[in-house]
Amino acid sequence: MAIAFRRAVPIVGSALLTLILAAPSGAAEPWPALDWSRQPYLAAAHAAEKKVCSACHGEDRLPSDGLAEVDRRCADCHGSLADMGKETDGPINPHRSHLGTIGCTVCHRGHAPSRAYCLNCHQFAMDMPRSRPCPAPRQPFPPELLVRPAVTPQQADVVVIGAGGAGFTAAIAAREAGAKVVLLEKQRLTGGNTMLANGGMNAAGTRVQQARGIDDSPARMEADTLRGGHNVNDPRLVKILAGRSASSLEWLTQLGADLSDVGRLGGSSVDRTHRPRGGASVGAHLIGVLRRSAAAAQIDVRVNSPVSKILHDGAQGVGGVVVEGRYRGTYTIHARAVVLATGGFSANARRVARYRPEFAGLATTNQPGATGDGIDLGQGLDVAFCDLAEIQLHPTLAAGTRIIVSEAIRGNGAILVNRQGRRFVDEVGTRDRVSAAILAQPGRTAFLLFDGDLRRGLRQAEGYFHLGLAKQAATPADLAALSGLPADALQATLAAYGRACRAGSDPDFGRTSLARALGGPLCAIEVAPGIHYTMGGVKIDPRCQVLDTAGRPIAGLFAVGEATGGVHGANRLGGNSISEAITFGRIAGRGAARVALERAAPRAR
Ligand code: MEZ
Repeated sequence: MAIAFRRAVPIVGSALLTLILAAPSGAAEPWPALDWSRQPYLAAAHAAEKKVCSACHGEDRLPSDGLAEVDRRCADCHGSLADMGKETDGPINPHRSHLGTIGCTVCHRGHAPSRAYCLNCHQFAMDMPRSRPCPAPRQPFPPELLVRPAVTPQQADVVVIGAGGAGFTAAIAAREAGAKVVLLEKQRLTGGNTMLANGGMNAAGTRVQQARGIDDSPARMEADTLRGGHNVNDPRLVKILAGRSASSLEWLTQLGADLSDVGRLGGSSVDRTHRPRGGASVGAHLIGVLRRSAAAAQIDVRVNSPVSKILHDGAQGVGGVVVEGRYRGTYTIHARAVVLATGGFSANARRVARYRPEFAGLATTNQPGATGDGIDLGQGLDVAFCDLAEIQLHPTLAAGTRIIVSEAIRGNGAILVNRQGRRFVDEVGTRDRVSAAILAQPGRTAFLLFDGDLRRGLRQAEGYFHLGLAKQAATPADLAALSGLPADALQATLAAYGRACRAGSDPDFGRTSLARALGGPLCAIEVAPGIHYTMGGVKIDPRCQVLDTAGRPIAGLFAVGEATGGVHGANRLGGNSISEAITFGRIAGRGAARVALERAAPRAR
């Protein structure tokens, strides 16, 4: 069935959009002459059902980089993600697993082929169960509809670039301090790497720890962080990270986060990594909380909005940003303070190889937007950088994939064995040591072993079974057969590890957290190191002000999170990045709001 559309003419502004989005009428000149029912786009499927453009886009609306309006209209007809989750139940259920955290248009495209589920963001280097790429388009979407209207310059007090955990926190803190805030995200969805974080958030001296009798203090967290970072860290930043960690956790709890479970990750001397009850993944939960808080605070959050330039006038300091909206086109937002929360560059293979050629070809755990935009944006502004060659490998990605197997599993008691079935390292040592040890084993991989009790006690472990990455067997001999490991050596390793746990001492490898011997049904995941975190970045002072190459703060420019360097030194401890994002996000947001509200309005550019 061919549907007649009114032809769009190349005029600028909302009039064009009115034409584009208007319902087709009995126009004399039908446009375009496609058989819409044969197009693999959502627009086509809807047109085949006699739905008109305004069903999705509304009347008289500018195309939005936010796309929230379109998502709302999906829900009007199809129900919420929760409803869809019930209807599309099955072993892999993206509607359920992303419940409430991403919009329909992240996966489903109106005018281009949709990409299968998770591959939009996660880019797993494996066949996803039941993933079905859409067929290639038979005919491209008419280019006239991609004409972008001019957008007039806008004004805000604070612009935050990057909507991961650090950016959201900075935006909320700036809003709490009374600023008008725009939060810009270049990807189709917010969340950044925080969204993918599993293990938890480090905080010392919390009420959760006290209730469990865990003896911890900021001084102890500071010492662990400096030792883990080989003392390359900026000690002033580490003091702030540790000293404010408990109040950052309280702040999140007040926003509605559940961080009531606590465990230990590599390099920490006590249990201080907080996560949701039952050991669920921390990141998606926190991003859900931060998104809801940003919405409640009426922060203007825009996805599909990369920033190409930070406006700067030597005398006046920062004056705003230039945005390249995916649908809206190029426009300026004038602002008196800008916060860089653009993340690291682990997903930029070329940049990683420039600093660490030996990491070329390794997979990354990061979302594809982690390309180092802070470095690109800072370069034009005489920004100082530090520690750019300090790049962290995470020891345990599921071998052959980009999926991180959380350190929380080792923290809760898992061990690592090589292909000969033997342990070779303190599994809860720092990441640099564990990664190097795995890469020195035959085949450059290892097997992570844990038992049924650990699986039950750590909800996030279920995900690895769900994705077909973990195997479980009733006995060590069965697991050895399933994993291709020598059964005798594996049995001997498990027996020796059991003795070490009972004695509370691991003479071979010096592991200090020996909570549990492994018994009952046994599970295994083959793992290999991958690029996980870039410790270096923009140089900041303790107020999160960005420094120039002469060591002076650049007026109005702040940075936070993985975009910065100095907090983690040469090696980050697991659980410290969420902690950093929240603690320094609050400092940067408050500082940016104060500066913006104090500074005179920038002159028009
Ligand atoms: O902080 C991290 O990177 C972390 C805890 C990762 C993980 O293994 O879960």
